[in-house]
Amino acid sequence: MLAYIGIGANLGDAQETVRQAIARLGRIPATQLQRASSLYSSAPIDSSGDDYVNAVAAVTTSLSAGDLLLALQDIEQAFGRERPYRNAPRTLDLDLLLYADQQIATEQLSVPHPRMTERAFVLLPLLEIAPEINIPGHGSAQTFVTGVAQQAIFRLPAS
Ligand code: PH2
Ligand code: MG
Ligand code: MG
Repeated sequence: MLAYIGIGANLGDAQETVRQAIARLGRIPATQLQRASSLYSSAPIDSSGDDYVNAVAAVTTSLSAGDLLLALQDIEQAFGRERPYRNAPRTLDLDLLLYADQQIATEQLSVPHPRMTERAFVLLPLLEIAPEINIPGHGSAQTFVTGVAQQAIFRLPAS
């Protein structure tokens, strides 16, 4: 299965955390890192604190969506993620954006990620690595870019 993961951090050394998190994705059992976007800096949306560092990675996996989510939560924990309140600043957030062409709605998991079409910090890195991507139930991801054009985001130089 091909899955896309959204990565965000806005506490501590966020760029370093995002780079390390991308490397960790490739070490999840039964999972291979396929592509990772550039790192982006984006203003917090419905959140507070410093600007975020965001990226999107593509993995192939034979894990179920639920097991992949558990592995992502393990990595968040390893980076010291605390959840004092919804959308609190975070050392690391890993969101399962897309899992093959599936639509999943359970207590634990909503795929596609419900707000991904409204967020430049998801759409721009996603389109960088998958320009033709389709969001199940929504259509071509490209068509949502104009709707997020007002959101402050820029690509960070590679280092
Ligand atoms: N994540 C959120 C809420 N707001 N804003 C930016 N810029 N980047 C994020 O990753 C982000 C956010 C909830 O997960
Ligand atoms: Mg999130
Ligand atoms: Mg999350």
